[in-house]
Amino acid sequence: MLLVDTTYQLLEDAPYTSGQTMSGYVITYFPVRGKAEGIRMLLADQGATWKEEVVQFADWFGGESDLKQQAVFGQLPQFKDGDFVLYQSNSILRYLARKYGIAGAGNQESALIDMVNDGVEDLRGKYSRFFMTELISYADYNLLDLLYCHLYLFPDCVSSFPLLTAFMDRIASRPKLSEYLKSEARINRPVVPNKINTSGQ
Ligand SMILES: N[C@@H](CCC(=O)N[C@@H](CS)C(=O)NCC(=O)O)C(=O)O
Repeated sequence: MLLVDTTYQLLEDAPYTSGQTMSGYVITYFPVRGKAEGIRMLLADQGATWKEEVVQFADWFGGESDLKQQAVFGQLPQFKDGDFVLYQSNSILRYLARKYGIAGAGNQESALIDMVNDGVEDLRGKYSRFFMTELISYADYNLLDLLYCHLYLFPDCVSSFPLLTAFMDRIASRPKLSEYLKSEARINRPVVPNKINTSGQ
């Protein structure tokens, strides 16, 4: 069986509200935050519980899973509310937003919320293209340095962001840069003044 069922533990004791919690919600997605995270945040904040069905990337891309064929657009997340099955993260968000009364009061407020959400989605797309491209620009060095600073403070902070991790691996493995990153000169140069760098970042 390809799916690993994991119930979202933290909210198991969340107060039950008819039709909202203990619902039959199931999020089917890869083992990352990704495009399901906004949905999880919405449900958590609205006091709902849900079940996670985790699809491993290897199974999905290896053709082991028939979910890709079932998915309306061949992609995840998939969201189930009982027998009702939905795809497209923003459609799922809007469906839940209407259900929980957080989609805006009236046509105009809803339109403004849609506008902001569409803008957020554009940004997400821009970041994706930025991380995926094979080209290099000075912004890549700046971003890599910033990510290393984050890792210095919070060593696990990018591990659940596959796109960011892939970006870092791609840039940091450029031969000349990789040599510099491993050099004594860099390693011995503190991240913050007067503090010896022991993080390896
Ligand atoms: N517009 C869709 C995009 C979903 C999407 O890009 N899903 C990716 C993971 S984040 C996926 O399923 N990738 C695997 C594939 O395309 O086969 C949404 O917002 O739900």
